[in-house]
Amino acid sequence: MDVYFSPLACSMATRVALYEAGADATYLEVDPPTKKVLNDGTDFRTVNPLGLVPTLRTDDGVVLTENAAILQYVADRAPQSILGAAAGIDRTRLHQWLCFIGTELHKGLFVPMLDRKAPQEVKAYVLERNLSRLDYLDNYLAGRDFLLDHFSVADAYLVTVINWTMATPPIELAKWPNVKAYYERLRQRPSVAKAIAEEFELYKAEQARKQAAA
Ligand SMILES: N[C@@H](CCC(=O)N[C@@H](CS)C(=O)NCC(=O)O)C(=O)O
Repeated sequence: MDVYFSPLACSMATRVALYEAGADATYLEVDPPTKKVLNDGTDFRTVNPLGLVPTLRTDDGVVLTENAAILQYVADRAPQSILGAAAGIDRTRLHQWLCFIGTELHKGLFVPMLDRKAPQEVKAYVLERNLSRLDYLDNYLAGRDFLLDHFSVADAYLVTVINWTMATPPIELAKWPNVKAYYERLRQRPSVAKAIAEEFELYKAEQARKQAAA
């Protein structure tokens, strides 16, 4: 399978999930400003017209988009559903968390905070409206190691999103001790540590390219 990603973007969740599953994939890096696939110079928009990562091409050539769908695809293919949940209420809970992370945290809170072009008034509004999502998460994580009763693809997504607090100074993790402890614990997990280390190097190269082009 092919996984289109950009360094430290939400696509890192798919990498973490695949490392957890011990599944092979070809990782194809998309340069965010140009949408070029760095491996072969092609235009990523011919694969996903939205130009959004993650995008996954299965071994059968089916192109999948959207974090929640791709992560559940990876979980379904993992041995013994270790990354997902059985059909029924557990699967619904997994879906619930993937949606919460994708909408309330990823798009609702972090995307505007990470956007260098977003006006300060917009960022202040977003913080006022959406920081309560971290209060909710902090409360939920008290006494829990993971979102479900085992590490799942939802954790792969959550740790990827929380990792962005490094670049969003007004969101001080110290204010949410359970989220902070969860993040620090998950960063030690081999799949997460490996993904962050690898993608951080690629991220530095991406930033250098951006500076050279400016
Ligand atoms: N709804 C999509 C959103 C994916 C998304 O926002 N990806 C970001 C990286 S975290 C991206 O590719 N941004 C590039 C752009 O906006 O052009 C999903 O959940 O997969």
